[in-house]
Amino acid sequence: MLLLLVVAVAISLSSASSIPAETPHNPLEHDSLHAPHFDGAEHNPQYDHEAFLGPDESKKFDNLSPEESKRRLGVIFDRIDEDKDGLVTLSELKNWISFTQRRYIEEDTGRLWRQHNPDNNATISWEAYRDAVYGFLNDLSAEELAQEENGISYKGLLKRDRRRWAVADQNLDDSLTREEFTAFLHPEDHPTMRDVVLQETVEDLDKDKDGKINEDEYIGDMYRPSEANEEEPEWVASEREAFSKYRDTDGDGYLTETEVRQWITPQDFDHSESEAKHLIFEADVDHDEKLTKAEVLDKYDAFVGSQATEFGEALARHDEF
Ligand SMILES: *[C@@H]1O[C@H](CO)[C@@H](O)[C@H](O)[C@H]1NC(C)=O
Ligand SMILES: [Ca+2]
Ligand SMILES: [Ca+2]
Ligand SMILES: [Ca+2]
Repeated sequence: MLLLLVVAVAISLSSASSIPAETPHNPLEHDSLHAPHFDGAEHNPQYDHEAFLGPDESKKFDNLSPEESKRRLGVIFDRIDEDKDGLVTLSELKNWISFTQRRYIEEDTGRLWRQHNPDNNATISWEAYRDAVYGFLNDLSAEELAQEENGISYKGLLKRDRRRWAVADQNLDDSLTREEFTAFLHPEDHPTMRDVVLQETVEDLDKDKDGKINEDEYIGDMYRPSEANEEEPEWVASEREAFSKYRDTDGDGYLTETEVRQWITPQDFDHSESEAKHLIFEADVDHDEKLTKAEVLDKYDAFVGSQATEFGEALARHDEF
């Protein structure tokens, strides 16, 4: 059932592009705990709840009874329905998702800005940020600094933050204004940060550190066998095929940075629109590409969490880091 759903979603999402992604895995699509949106054949509803409500708001819903969750969702429906015709269209839902994402980025940046800049200076200096976030590294030995867990070390994290900081720093004074700090914390949505996000993604995927992504590294991001000799599921085979057929466009067996870019941030890709299409697909029973309030409330757990869904999600989640 789940697999069917994922395939159907993939078809609906891919209608805009020429790449038929059977499992629309994208390393940039993960929720606030770094669990991916699609993990192989598994779909992570928490990702959608966070996209629909923002991570902070979605946590509140996880503690509500299903009835209260639905009641509040009904109120939100009326806000999304801008022209008040009782139907939520793709464009109304897309606007709502962009709005909640902007609101979250604003709140999250504000929170960290106040934390790291209690004097409310015009900028935060790199030294002040480094001391606050990485000050504890001063007490660690060289071995502890370099020790890796899942390919990640403190030294590596510091280096990555340093590089991202330098890219966010538009006027090169090594301090970030609030606007620059927003780009540093939330680079995914920032045009000037595109290359550094790509670089970070390639580094994460590139386990053997040769600068390019081979087929196993590509597959490794979406599929980790739970035991050594486990037979690969069918969707993995089709992802292997997708690697050579669609991702590795020059056919040399590796994804270069350019090919990874085409995969994770294809041209004209609109994140809010893709998420809006996905949610409409989940709930649009009569396939008119608009949602009535009844359709949304019937499928409320696609949009928001509640006490009833929380337990199942806790089981379904994989914490990578
Ligand atoms: C704010 O300014 C004061 C005084 O110049 C300085 O000591 C402090 O480090 C600054 N804080 C940040 C976060 O840059
Ligand atoms: Ca409407
Ligand atoms: Ca600056
Ligand atoms: Ca590699």
